[in-house]
Amino acid sequence: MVQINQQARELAVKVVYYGPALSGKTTNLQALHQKIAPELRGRLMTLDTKDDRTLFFDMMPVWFRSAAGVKVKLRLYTVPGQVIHESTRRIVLQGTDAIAFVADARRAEAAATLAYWNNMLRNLEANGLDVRTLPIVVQLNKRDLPEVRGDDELADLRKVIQPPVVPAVAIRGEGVVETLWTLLSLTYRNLDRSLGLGARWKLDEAEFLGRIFEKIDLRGTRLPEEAPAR
Ligand SMILES: Nc1nc2c(ncn2[C@@H]2O[C@H](COP(=O)(O)OP(=O)(O)O)[C@@H](O)[C@H]2O)c(=O)[nH]1
Ligand SMILES: [Mg+2]
Repeated sequence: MVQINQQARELAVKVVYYGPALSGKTTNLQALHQKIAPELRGRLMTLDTKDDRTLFFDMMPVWFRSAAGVKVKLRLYTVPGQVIHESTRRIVLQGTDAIAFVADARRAEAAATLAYWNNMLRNLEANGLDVRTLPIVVQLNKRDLPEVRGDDELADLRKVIQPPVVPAVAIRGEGVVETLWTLLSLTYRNLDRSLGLGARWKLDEAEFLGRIFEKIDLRGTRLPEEAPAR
């Protein structure tokens, strides 16, 4: 999964924003990009077509070096949502360490959202990823619109796994940092279990999250006080 280079003490973490077409995946990356200090962020490569739909993927690198000398590279990707891009989605999902599932919260989108969710679970399994241990967060986006679902109305998405749900209005940057924080917290714990990030790499969760989020503009952000439930 995670790409590691023991010699160079490098860790490359791949985060994928997944979800139906037009749910707000590119908007999440754009909002994050605006909030990240220029010296920490890489270029946001966005490959949207004229009709505002992602043709291939968007990618944004973020990196830092820990006190113990570990270089952490974070790569944030989106996938194209349109049905015809199924094979691209599978490829982008390869080797992913964490998933932010961006859902359009409107009731009218519930069926499409569920279809994509189930499609994602299938694609993860096709890639040999275990959905029960992979860090996954659901972002309930577009909460500014009328007729939206609350986070207590997602029983349909919670049949196989019970991911944390974070409400968002990505177009205003709301909930975007909270989503990434919740996801990276789960990601740290998962990598710590498999690689011993704390014991072997001397990188604890507070430093992992702290080094990323100290360079992000947190004004208007309410970071979770408690560990995400899983
Ligand atoms: N009202 C509203 N529109 C949003 C929100 N987030 C994204 N959008 C809009 O939804 C459309 C699709 O967003 P985009 O990020 O391109 O979706 P993607 O296909 O998932 O990458 C764009 O017109 C966005 O401006 C939101 O929180 N509220
Ligand atoms: Mg897009």
